[in-house]
Amino acid sequence: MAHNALFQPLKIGAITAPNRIFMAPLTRNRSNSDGVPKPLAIEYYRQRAGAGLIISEGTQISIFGKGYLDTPGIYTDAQVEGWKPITKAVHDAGGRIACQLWHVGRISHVSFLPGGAAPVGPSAIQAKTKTFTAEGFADPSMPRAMTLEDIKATVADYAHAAKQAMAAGFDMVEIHSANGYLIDQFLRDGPNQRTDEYGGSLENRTRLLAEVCEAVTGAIGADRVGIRLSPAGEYQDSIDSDPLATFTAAVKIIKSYGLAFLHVIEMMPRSPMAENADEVNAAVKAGWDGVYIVNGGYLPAAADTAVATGHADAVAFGTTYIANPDLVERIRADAPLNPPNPKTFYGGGAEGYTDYPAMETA
Ligand code: 8OZ
Repeated sequence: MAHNALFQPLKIGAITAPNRIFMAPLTRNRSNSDGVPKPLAIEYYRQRAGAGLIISEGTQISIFGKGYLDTPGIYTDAQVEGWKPITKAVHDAGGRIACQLWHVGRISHVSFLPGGAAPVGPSAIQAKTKTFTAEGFADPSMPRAMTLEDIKATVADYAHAAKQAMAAGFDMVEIHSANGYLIDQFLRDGPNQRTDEYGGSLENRTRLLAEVCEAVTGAIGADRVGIRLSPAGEYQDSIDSDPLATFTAAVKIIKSYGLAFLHVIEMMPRSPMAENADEVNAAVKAGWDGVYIVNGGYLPAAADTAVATGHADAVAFGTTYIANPDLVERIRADAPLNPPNPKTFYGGGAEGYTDYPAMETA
């Protein structure tokens, strides 16, 4: 068997993964506009049930959590009903699936929000990035700074979404605190210019993170809660003057809530990184003592080395999983991989979604 280290089981909080080849969260923009997944998603996730753990595509915790066309949610009962056959199909095929709880914060557009309302974020600072709307790529709209009541309601939305995820049959949740979305926006002193108890000092900028960890672990138990960070990334205008200090503090908070895993995007291909990226990633790892999942451009051989040398407990594959539904079996057999087609990543139907061939027919 090729790549032995990837085939050792791994206990992650309340579950045990039979291998360390995980499916990364992947935005595919193929849900209905009300955030209910379409039936084709059942087949898409079922095909990938061989993963040690599937982490779902980013899934909105509230109506203001949405920032892109046709992404799914988990806050309405119709959305829960839409996810149920997906989690069941994964379980029936022998797999496990976590729901990624997502709030985009300022990376949104008036066309998605009720009554054309402004997106919400820590401060009224527009992100220098693009979102994807019905009209194609667009600048995110000017956000409105969240009030203390908005923040309180959003923390409650995370807890509600976590309970909804359990009702939908997910095994775990992953709090999306990466890539310049809401929690990452509060952590960093670029997007967060608040002068109240949620801005300025590290204690203040990590307050939303702490409150979300507290609410979500309180709702469903820490053994079913993981989190994703991109400490060294500057994707989507997520700028910080001192990511080493910021993420050292963030990991301390996460550790204090005893989360079941920490999932780190070590690097993002073609995206800007902090100049001390290696040092930042090393500090995050040094501050953590639990299950550590890495992501970012790994191919099977590098993933095996990462696990074999103790760099990580598991590796999450993104675009490689889009193109290889039977990735675990391919890695086991040391078989060639299908190349992903970026033209079909976002939106559309079965093409580039459920039609990548499995090994036997490749
Ligand atoms: C690609 C396109 C849209 C959203 C992320 C949820 O970066 C995303 C995302 C990725 O985490």
